[in-house]
Amino acid sequence: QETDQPYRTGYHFQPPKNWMNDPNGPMYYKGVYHLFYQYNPYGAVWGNIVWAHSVSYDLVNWVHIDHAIYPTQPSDINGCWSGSTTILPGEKPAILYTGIDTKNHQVQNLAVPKNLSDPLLREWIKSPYNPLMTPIDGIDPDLYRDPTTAWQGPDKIWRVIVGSQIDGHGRAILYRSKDFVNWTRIDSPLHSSGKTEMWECPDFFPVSTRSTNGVDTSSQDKYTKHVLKASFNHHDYYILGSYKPANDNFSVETNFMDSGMDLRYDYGKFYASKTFFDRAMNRRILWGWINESDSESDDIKKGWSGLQSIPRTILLSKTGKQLVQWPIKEIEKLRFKNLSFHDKKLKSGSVLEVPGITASQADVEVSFELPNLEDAEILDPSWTDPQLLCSQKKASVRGKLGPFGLLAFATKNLTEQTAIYFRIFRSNHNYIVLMCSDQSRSSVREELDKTTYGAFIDMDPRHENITLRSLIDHSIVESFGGEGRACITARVYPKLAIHEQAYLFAFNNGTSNVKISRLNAWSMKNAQIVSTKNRRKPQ
Ligand code: DQQ
Repeated sequence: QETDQPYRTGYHFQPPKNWMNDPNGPMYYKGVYHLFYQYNPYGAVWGNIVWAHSVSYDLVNWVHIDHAIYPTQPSDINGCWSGSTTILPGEKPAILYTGIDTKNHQVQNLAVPKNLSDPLLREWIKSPYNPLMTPIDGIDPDLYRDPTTAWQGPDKIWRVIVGSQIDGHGRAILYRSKDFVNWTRIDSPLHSSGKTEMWECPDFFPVSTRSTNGVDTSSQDKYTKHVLKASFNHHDYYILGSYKPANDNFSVETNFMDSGMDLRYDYGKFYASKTFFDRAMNRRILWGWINESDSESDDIKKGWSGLQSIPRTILLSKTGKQLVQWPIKEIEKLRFKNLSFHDKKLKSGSVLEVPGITASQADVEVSFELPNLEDAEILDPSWTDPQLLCSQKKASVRGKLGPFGLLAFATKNLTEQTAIYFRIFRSNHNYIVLMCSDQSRSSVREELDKTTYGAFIDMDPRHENITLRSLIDHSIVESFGGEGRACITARVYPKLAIHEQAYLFAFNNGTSNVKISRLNAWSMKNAQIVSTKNRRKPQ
């Protein structure tokens, strides 16, 4: 880590410089993981968008190779925006992506590898039939983008959805095709919602109701449910339902923005995400874009903007009512120095250092036991918004059972600290677990977005311990509460708590004692993320 770049990460995916946003078309193909992403080759702000391309054998260490798709033809001359890959029969990958055409209209294009025997799929050729889908029949040409991975029904017909907004409603426009080139728009959308605006980067995929394995995108039976994700309102929201390919009916269990039902992949920063089925490991993996929370001029000074999350396995929870996520197992091979203890009382008002690890680049797992659950405060029925509740009850606000949790990126004297913590409330005979990530004291620097994030975790603390895992990496902390039932990602820019001046603590600012039943913390090595030498400039 260079001292003038304290915010560059050690094990999160980043290009060497410039702007990065959405992950595009992730896939596993013949032993290689591919990640494409929205990239500006000329600067640290959004613009001049191409598909940059990186490859990996393990999803941890990456090689940046030549850009895969960049403006060359009328149907994408003003930008190559988000899209997805689909692996067609005969092991042939295909990219569907949004092009910005000569009229600045959004259209959908196809590209295929030039040479299938190149294991890295370095060069892509665009279909002579582009654009394959255009904004006609009432589609707004500014609100029509981000095709998903396509799926094939038992009738062998391909389906794909494209995100849009029609008459003020977010909508997944559905197309069908026999040959992947000629696409017919189906009158009724796969789904739409009047409570949301434009749907960016939709994703539609099956999850298993009886196994922890992932499911390939075209598979579907009585043991699968379908997930529809849409990006709007700065967040990635999802709903669950049952999908019938015969009539392309998606019958939903809940809807977007239903009162009391706010299912999000992540309750902090996480946007424009995309999943893929990893057939090597039989799992579905989620990638998401984590943007900056400093200013544009800070980004220009840093020379870069944007991170990708650590890839997460994603599956249906045991209750079947939500998804759970967990960092891919491979990331654990970066762990080296370990500190571990168990059964330690965390007395009311105490702060306990977690020493001996690189606190600015770490992986921490902690489990809390609550001997005095009956101490929990009563939940006011008006406290329905977890983020608001966390921002009113920051880490410095004393409670009864909580706040307790971790202080990441902390100075020794705690002037700077990012607090990830829990508070327990009682409501009638139930307990409510609130998880918060409080950035308000994350940096003595001003003019940063220090918004507090929060989520309720669907769990009963009478029957299980409260667990937290945090992946800490210089300017990002990705936190997984309740074994991945609630995730919160935050970006922070400490001024003092950098490199060796960063410390990690466990804390309890409640009046009731809690117990750390187990804590494991590791320093994390750097991932090897390198560039090939002869990078071709996009034409
Ligand atoms: N980013 C892309 C769009 C997409 C948006 C452009 C989401 O295709 O809708 O860079 O972040």
